[in-house]
Amino acid sequence: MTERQGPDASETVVTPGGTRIVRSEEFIQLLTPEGERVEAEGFTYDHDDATIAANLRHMVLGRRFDTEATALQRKGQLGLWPPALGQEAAQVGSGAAVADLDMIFPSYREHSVALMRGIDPLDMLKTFRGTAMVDWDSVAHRFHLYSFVIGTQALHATGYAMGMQRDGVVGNPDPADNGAVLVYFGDGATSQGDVSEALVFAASYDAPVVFFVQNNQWAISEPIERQSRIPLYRRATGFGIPSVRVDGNDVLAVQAVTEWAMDRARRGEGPTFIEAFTYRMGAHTTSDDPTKYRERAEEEEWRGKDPIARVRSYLLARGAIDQAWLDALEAESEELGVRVREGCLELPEPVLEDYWELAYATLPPGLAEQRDAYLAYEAGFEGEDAR
Ligand SMILES: Cc1ncc(C[n+]2csc(CCOP(=O)(O)OP(=O)(O)O)c2C)c(N)n1
Repeated sequence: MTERQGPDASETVVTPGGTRIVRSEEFIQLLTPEGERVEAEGFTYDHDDATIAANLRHMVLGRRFDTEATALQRKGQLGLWPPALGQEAAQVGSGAAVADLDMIFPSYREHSVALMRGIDPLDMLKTFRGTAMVDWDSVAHRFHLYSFVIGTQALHATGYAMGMQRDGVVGNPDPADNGAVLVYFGDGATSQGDVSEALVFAASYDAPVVFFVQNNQWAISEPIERQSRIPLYRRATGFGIPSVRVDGNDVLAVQAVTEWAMDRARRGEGPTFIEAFTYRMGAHTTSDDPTKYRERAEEEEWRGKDPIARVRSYLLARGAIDQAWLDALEAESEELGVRVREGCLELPEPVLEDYWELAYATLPPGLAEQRDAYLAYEAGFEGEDAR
């Protein structure tokens, strides 16, 4: 038996093993679901309305891209898509805390952050359409390629952060000379060995890395309380890493908390673990059917905490934006939708040779032989439709 409520209410969870856990901890929140500003101990929001409006724009565009990609998959134009509906505030708030020298290691759902880093949405569709192995230039965008192996990027990120430390990009007197790493993963990933190893290394070496968990409460069909006997953010304490839970549907709070954590890392004060408590409103991926494992009422409850609606209400009530501003944003997002829909169909067909050429700087002799044999085999079908 499992009773589930939000973390802002006193919450009792009985795990399948019969352990009773009382989860009454609150999270950092600066904007309520109704769009009202509230105080949070230890965290303030230091940005103006223009920044909040810019975040709203990123959230709306991110959602539009995600909706279009989901529809493209439903029409058979993509092999698979992991929807991010409902997680826009967690992504945009954290993405807004990233500076030029920072590096991001995403999971496979951080579409809004990728757009903020200037990645072409059409490039992001290539893997999912099967037209290229590599989507974007991860060095130029300071945004690593998507990782489909759960949790592995936590290790890559920690190693990269230790490299930055050794390159002297951390703890310099001028803040502009410092950088840090932001790594995203899900609640389910915290059950992976890779994540635990990453936390050990990050803590041991004071690595400049911020672990950002989007706790969307489901690891495909596994609810979070089956995986963690304590609130997720408290796991990091056992590794000696400061941790904080934030309302993942509140873009202001997420930005404030992530800025704090990234600043600490850049100053050389070591890693932080952030649990952004949010909800995956859609399916895990387009191959999954959430009606098989969760209640519609739960989804409805979270629809009422929509991360976009609350910022829009807040800015409208303050007069910081008006209907004309929203109409212009709608036009911009329509333009993005058309570009994604039409551009997807025009993505170039993959070139078979690239699968070898792009994998190694110098192809090992054994693989070169395999390549030649395979290309010769494929050439045997030329003129046929068999491929
Ligand atoms: C190492 C590994 N094990 C299992 C899988 C299969 N798998 C894909 S997604 C997923 C659940 C991930 O859940 P979570 O970490 O909460 O992230 P979310 O998808 O909810 O963002 C699993 C088990 C995988 N991709 N990699």
